[in-house]
Amino acid sequence: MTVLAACAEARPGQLDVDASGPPADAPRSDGAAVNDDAAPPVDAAPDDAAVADGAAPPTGTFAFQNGVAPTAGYQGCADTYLAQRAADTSHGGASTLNVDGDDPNLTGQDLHILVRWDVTTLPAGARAAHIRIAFNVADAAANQAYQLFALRRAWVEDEATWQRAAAGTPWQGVGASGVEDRAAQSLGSVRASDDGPIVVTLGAAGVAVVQGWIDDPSTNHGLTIVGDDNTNGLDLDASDVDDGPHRPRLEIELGR
Ligand SMILES: [Ca+2]
Ligand SMILES: [Ca+2]
Ligand SMILES: [Ca+2]
Repeated sequence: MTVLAACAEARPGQLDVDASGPPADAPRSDGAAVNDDAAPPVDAAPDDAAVADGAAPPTGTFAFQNGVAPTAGYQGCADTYLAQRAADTSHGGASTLNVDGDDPNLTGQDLHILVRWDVTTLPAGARAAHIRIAFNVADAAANQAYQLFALRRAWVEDEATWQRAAAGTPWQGVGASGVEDRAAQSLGSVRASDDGPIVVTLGAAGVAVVQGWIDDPSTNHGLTIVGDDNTNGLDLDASDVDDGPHRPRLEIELGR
């Protein structure tokens, strides 16, 4: 497991996060990330004994980004978008993840993003303290916020469409909108006023969701990004873009 770090500060105007949390860090261009809290707690165990009963849990910041982190071999991120206008079409291999509340223009039809990251390589006993999600914006959505929700149903990257989660398995509600498809509580929002890198910092509810993924990987169905009342679409680079550091990135800072 590589411990990675984020050093650069997010540029003003690129990030607006409604959820509470610490200041967000922008992804480094080389995709590496650092432990923001370089000095471990004085009572931290020095080795694998840290996971023993009563001992301090592991610390550090772990990133997940296809082809980049934790290693160049990681391919655990799946992403796609669902399009009401093309209800039976998969976009699992698309180079951008598109979300909108009005596509095509003036139809009011919606696009929803789905994204998840396998985090099963985290060390045993990991306790999530802070969660950051980094994207590269290919087309901004000035002043229109899009909301993140936890998905509750398994979906297949190259099969999911507006109508179905996987071949032969319809969503409870089209676009993954049913109560069995996604949780009701917003975990944060993204409001991109410029193209380029953005970082979303999740609040306590989002940290709890990610902790659930760590504790029981069978519950990790990732997140959906929606904004059905918006009129300015947001396009994010997908895991399928050639430029690794532009791919969706999840950073989990461990703590206690
Ligand atoms: Ca994809
Ligand atoms: Ca709409
Ligand atoms: Ca736009």
